[in-house]
Amino acid sequence: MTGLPAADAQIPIFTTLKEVYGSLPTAAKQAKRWDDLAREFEIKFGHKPTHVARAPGRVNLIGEHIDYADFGVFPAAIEHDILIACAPRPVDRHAPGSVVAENLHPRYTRQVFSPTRRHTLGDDVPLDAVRVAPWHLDIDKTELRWESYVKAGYYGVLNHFFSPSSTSPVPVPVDILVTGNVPPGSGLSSSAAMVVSSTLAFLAVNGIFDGENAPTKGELVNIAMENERRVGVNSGGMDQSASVIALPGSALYVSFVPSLHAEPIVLPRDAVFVCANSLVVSNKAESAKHQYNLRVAETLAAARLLSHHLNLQIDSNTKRRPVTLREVLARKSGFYRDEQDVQLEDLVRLRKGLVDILGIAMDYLLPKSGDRTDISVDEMIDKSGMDEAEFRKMYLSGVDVETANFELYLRARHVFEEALRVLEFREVCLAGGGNEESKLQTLGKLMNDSHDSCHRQFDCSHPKVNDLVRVARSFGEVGKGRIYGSRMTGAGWGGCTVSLVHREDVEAFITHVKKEYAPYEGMSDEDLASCVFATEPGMGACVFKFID
Ligand code: ADP
Ligand code: NG1
Repeated sequence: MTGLPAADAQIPIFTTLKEVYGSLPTAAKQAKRWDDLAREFEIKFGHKPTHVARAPGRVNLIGEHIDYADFGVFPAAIEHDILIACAPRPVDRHAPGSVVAENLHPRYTRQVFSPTRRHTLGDDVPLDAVRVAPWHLDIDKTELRWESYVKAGYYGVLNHFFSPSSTSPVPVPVDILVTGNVPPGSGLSSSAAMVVSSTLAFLAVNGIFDGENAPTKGELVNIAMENERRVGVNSGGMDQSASVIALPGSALYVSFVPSLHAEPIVLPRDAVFVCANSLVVSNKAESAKHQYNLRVAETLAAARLLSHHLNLQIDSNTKRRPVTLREVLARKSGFYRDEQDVQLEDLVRLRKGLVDILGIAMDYLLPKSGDRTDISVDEMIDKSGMDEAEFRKMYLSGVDVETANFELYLRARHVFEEALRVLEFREVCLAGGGNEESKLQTLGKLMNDSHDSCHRQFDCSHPKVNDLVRVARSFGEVGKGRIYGSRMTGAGWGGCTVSLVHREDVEAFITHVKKEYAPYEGMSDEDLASCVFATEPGMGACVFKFID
């Protein structure tokens, strides 16, 4: 452990592109995009931007679908990002805090909206006691709209930094122009990059970085997580952490217990991670009820059933939030509380703890007879020890219960095993000395096992993604070069894969994948280059300030 309190650092305010990207060659590559953005802003709004908020996408190297079970994950920021140029509107003919939002991509049309303060009268209070409700913005969760992500970011700024009282300062009217090159719905977290950059843009134009209330990186992550849930996805905190806290040259080991902690970890020298896009777009917000949110519900329900069965006495927590699988494991095995300090010997104990708890899970979460592994809603509620209405409210409100079959055992098993793989991955990266080749082989095997578990136990892959993983792994079989492992990355059900390749063989690997993955046939070189690319861990989010 480096001891670096990365989450406690201030959000950087930069004035040069070299600082923004942490490297001169990357800055030079990106400069034209920034110039175009600033020029278009002036054309559209008739005045110059004061700031650009930047938030990168991320690639998750390992640790899939376990952040919301409170287990640590291992992402890295990528160069692809969302940029939001912004400025207070100079001539104000609009409501306080009104927003004109434009996007350089024609798919995302111009939007105008204003936050409201809903003053309400309670039923049982005297007439002069007007209740001042928090700021409000309409976010349509039934339809995927790009401005929902802008509003989600704004929401957090309004409610954390502007009191709803009518005598407090109000937010300024704002013009914003968005551009992004994180492919949406591809597991590289364009949504978190949108929400983080939106949050930063509204903080910047309202001068919050100039005052003493400026949030730290960790605080920004917490606000962005809360914000993204407003779009209707019950997400964990991995993407926002990677986007905000990442540092160039290091992946991040992010743990959530006892509180958010991000540990920058340098990867083995010869390790290069290559992303490839399956071209299957997975629209998370629209499919949440039967995919993402259902998996969240299954893992939380599994934790609830196990904690009830084991009589772990953690029910008092359920009043605030559901018990997680990590908490169940920690209570059952009596250790593993402070994840940042997990050592090799703890891994041995953890493995034993996992074997024990998986035995219990098999016994309690699997149906007693037949070949099926899923259980019905009624059986699940019965085994939870909770009142039906209470259970439905806590676990099933974001889920399409009609179509769901609840696979509690397989989901819990994936989570426990994946958590162990992440700790092993971290341990290998941190180990000094040793044989580089065998390190890469161990990391690659962990990635392969992770993918197979995502596919078979967590059911969040896609046939085309499996095909892309097969193509990537076949690079080694045909003897062209060194590929150590390949897996889906991000939420899944489409999106990208990430492959661990030896630095010397990256070009040959990229050529192989472009040639062998059938859906790429006939694509232009430019499009192919945006589908298959090597990534080096990049810089996290920042605000760029124009100086006169
Ligand atoms: P991801 O896995 O990329 O996070 P999601 O389905 O969660 O995918 O979010 C993708 C959504 O984010 C898009 O449908 C769009 O609404 C929004 N988005 C992504 N990139 C942009 C962009 N450049 N401009 C505006 N909105 C964007
Ligand atoms: P994507 O959809 O790839 O950005 C989602 C969640 C993560 C994590 C992964 C699965 C959001 C914003 N992100 O990532 O927190 O749970 O799935 O590991 O919902």
